[in-house]
Amino acid sequence: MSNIAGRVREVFRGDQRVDADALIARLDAVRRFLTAVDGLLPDGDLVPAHTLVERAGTRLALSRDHTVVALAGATGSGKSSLFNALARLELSPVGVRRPTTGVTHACVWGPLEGANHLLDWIGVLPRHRFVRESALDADDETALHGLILLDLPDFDSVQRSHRLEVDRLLGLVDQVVWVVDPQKYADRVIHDSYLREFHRHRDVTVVVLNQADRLSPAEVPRVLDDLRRLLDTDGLTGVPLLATTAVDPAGMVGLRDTMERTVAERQAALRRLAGDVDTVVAGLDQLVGSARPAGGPDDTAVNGLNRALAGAAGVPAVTEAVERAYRHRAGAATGWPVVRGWRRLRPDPLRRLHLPGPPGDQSDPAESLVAATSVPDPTAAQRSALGLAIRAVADRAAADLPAAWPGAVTSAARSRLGDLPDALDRTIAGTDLGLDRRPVWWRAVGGVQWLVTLAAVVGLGWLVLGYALRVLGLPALDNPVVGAVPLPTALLLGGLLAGLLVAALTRPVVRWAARRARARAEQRLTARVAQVGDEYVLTPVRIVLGSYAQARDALRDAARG
Ligand SMILES: Nc1nc2c(ncn2[C@@H]2O[C@H](COP(=O)(O)OP(=O)(O)OP(=O)(O)O)[C@@H](O)[C@H]2O)c(=O)[nH]1
Ligand SMILES: [Mg+2]
Repeated sequence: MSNIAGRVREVFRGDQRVDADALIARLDAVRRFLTAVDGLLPDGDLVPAHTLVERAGTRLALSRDHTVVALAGATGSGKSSLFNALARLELSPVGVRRPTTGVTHACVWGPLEGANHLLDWIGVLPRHRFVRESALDADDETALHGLILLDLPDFDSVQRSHRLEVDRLLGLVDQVVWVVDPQKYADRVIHDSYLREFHRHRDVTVVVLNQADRLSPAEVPRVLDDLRRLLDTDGLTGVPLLATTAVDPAGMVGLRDTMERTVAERQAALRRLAGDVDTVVAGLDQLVGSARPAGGPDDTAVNGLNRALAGAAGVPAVTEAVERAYRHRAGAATGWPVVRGWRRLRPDPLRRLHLPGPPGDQSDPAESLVAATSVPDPTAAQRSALGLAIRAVADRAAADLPAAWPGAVTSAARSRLGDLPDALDRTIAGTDLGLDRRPVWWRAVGGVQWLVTLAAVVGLGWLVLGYALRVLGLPALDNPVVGAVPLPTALLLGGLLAGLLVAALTRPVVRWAARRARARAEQRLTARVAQVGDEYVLTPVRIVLGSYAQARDALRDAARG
């Protein structure tokens, strides 16, 4: 019997050592990943990673000299019998009524004190903790010093609480010995719900076919082969598979040897956590995919955004007002002095928008940075164009990202939408529209206008004086003559004609200069509005893209095993 029961069918696959520092670095990378995606990805997708970080941190902080091995399996497979046989004591009741074991029992090889914190964390009640240390057989048991063996309830239990307890413990222990029996070794529950889930923990997985004594010596290899085939299908190729007989000490040799090796290596805890990191990384992989992180929103989308922002901010209305204001102010400065006063009475087009009025106008500039302008509110069409442009920026920026990210990018792009109208208004109010200074040529033309008007006034006065002298019968003035025209008449008519001529010649120049002033204001406003777009829309998008890049790098670091 012993030649069959103790037989190791496959060598232990996981002879690769897991370096504790490398494992800690991988866990740090998972932590970095979680920090990078915090608030960006659905919390539900991150639960396994959070659980891993928390559990691994605790497990590594607790005793690394102990190895926690759980015996798991269906009811009646013989877990408690194997537990007792390994402990060589009747610690966990073995019964005929199923299920028998309702709470986890633990047996510690070596002093209990060192293991207590670990058992507190695992959640084994103190009254179900046993110590395997006896003066009589101390030498036999030293090879297992550091082993904490757990006898779990059945995982296929009719008792829901048993299943929950098993599921909880399977997430915490360092190694699992799956116990199957000849009747139920092919049950779907154990393969589909448990063994398959452990395929990334092959190097901390052992499978035993217990109750091998119930099979004939010829049947044992056949059943083991069949079980091996099923394990291969489960993705557990190469895990140690043993036949055991709990009721015969000779049938326990192989399992005992395996346990001794596991304890001696002190690797199970690290391997288990490394497997957990593998599982978590594989689960997170689709959240970052293989997409390269985009550098930022593309130019076409950004230009579209800037256009939509300019529309919503009322840039066309302001530039239109700039052109009219230029004409208005230039007219007031260079027009014929006789009608200039009338122009001044008309309101300045920029003042009407509560934008800086002409230089010297006391009432407006101080408040321009705080007070709202009267630039017309965006129309429904402009608002929807802005919404579409923001969406386009987000869509283009997230085009290559995995499905979990476009939502986060869109939310970021829209995150400050509510603040945009005020920010745009403040920007418009604070932009130097380029009309602050009066051009020198305005003064020059204005001076000429005053001169010619003065000439006309002198001519008029002269004529009036001559007329008055004639009416009073006094000697007439001796008027000089310019060509055939007397000088006063020449001054009056020449002054008037020159004023009109200067006004006529100036008008096209003013129009041309007004268009230039408009173009300059448009350029400045567009640049300032683009800054607002950068701050309120593009920067939040870039932050999310940066987080994506960090998350991707962190996951790549976590994946390196
Ligand atoms: N012949 C034989 N009987 C065994 C062997 N192992 C366990 N048994 C018997 O199988 C029955 C169930 O054993 P347990 O150890 O209570 O099984 P368990 O897996 O702990 O069951 P639960 O606690 O209900 O989950 C008992 O009657 C044991 O005596 C074995 O290797 N050979
Ligand atoms: Mg039991």
